[in-house]
Amino acid sequence: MIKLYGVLRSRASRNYWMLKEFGVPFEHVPVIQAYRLADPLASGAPLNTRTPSFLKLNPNGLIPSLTDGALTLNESLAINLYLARKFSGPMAPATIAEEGLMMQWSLAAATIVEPHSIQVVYHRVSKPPAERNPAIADAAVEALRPPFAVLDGALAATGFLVGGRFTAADVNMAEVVRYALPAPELFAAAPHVKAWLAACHARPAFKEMMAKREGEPA
Ligand SMILES: N[C@@H](CCC(=O)N[C@@H](CS)C(=O)NCC(=O)O)C(=O)O
Repeated sequence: MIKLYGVLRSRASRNYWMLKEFGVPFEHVPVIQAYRLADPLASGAPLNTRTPSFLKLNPNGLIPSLTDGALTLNESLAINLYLARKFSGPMAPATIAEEGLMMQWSLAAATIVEPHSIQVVYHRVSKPPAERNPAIADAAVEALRPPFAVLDGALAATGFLVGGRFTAADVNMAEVVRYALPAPELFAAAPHVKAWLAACHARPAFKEMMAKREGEPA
């Protein structure tokens, strides 16, 4: 059986969402980030990203990881592209051209959106107020304006990124765009992105993931 490692207050959320889209059985192992624990190597510490047994799965000490039989995969966006191919159906690429486009959007998510969107959520919401730096958040918002304009243009035609239907590319991009929600000014300037993200978040699989995520300790 597939095993997904990582609490949902992490990038494991995107893989949990994807697995729920397919409705396949899997085991969820809630490995927690070591930095959230006082002593990650203490004998009673919960399974975490510094636990030796987890480091065998992901020597980078990062969640998520996914195992499927003998295969161990790290990198959340690659995991979703793998799951799409494995379970096929409309979320998977139907042609090699669609596969290229799904990789394109996933790499754009990782390289030109996520490094900035994560700063938006860190410095507007997640960090303790004393550690937030509004200048970092504002700079990240400015850096996101060009990719948001590109995304808005791409979504204008069909409301989806690839093939005129909801695919793995939408999950991968939507999960990194979600981190920018504390910057409503970005969405006001990109109405197609706003409508697309709302449609993604209306999906039962996303809602199921978020409900479980909200049930985890903050
Ligand atoms: N590029 C990786 C990033 C993974 C990552 O940074 N994971 C964070 C949680 S979202 C983590 O495990 N941090 C643990 C730590 O820093 O100790 C992916 O997308 O899977």
